Amino acid sequence: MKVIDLRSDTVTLPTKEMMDAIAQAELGDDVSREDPTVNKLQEMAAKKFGAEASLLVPSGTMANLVSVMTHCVRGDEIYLESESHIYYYEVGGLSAVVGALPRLIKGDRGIFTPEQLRSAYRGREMHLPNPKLVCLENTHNRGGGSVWTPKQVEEMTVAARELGLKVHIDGARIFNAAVALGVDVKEYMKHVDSVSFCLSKGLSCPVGSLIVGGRDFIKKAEKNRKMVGGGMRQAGIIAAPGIVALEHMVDRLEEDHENAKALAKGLSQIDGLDVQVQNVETNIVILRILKKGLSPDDLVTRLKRRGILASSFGPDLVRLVTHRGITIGDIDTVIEQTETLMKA
Ligand code: TLP
Repeated sequence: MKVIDLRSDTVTLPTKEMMDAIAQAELGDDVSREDPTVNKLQEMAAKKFGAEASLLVPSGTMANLVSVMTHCVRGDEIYLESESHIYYYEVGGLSAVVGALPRLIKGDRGIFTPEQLRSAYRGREMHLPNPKLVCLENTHNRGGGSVWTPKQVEEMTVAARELGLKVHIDGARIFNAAVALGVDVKEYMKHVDSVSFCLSKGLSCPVGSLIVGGRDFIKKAEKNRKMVGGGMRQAGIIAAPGIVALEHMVDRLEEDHENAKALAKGLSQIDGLDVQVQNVETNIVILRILKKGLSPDDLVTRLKRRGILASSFGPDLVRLVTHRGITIGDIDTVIEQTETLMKA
């Protein structure tokens, strides 16, 4: 039985071209900035975002941690969406490591407004933490892969600037956002101070994320990366597939989005499930279980018996993520199997 793994786009395996690129990569010591393959990837990433510089780190979590660390000092306050990955899934690093204080804003599928930011802002005075940074997440994971438009980011940044705040985008899946809207990632970068993005999600690399921003910011971030143990030596073996990804893997994300929409459409017809098809903008589908007595863990276990892997995502929610390893035929199988299972 073929396993259809919809737990995450992080399960994608590298392509043959990536493996060949790893084998042939020219290497050096990246802590001394002597790895030509890392240097090439960092230049490519900066150019792609229209930014001055970029920095390779091992993971999306470290990309966010190092970015937040570079923007903030202990006691600074950070505005975040209440289900943002940085707050929800990064082991509290923003407080435990950086010493910053999160101030949460409840968004609509992860998207919040400049008015919400303005009303969350409490000013600058003796008793209060120092407000420093706003973090946006694009696409928003727990929001179901929801997309910020460049205009929304611009409007948020205008408000942030008025309040004296910097702006960081957790763009783990920013290429999904850009492909979904048919816009260039530069359209996001031009408004904000920093963006982090992952090579190891839909872009299919085995490891790696990048931080993109201004030259001085990236220089400071490089030192912070070293502090948290992310200074890597012959990291060209990580950068080499990243170059392949930036060259060849971005446009195909469209296929993942089409598959996600087909999946959502099929699942929305099944009794006992609620799937908001119009909310599926990229490669994440969130389904709500309406059937009494069926928990997300039950559904995940029953799907697993049929060779389908999904993630429990809340008291009545299950998440399914499409990626390069999933075909439209797999989507049909998942819909059929789920229908049978829900009838049983
Ligand atoms: N997200 C993972 C899990 O951690 C939930 C997933 O399967 O979706 N930002 C966003 C928006 C993310 O979704 C993730 C990973 C990260 C950052 C962290 O990336 P990694 O896993 O490379 O540290």
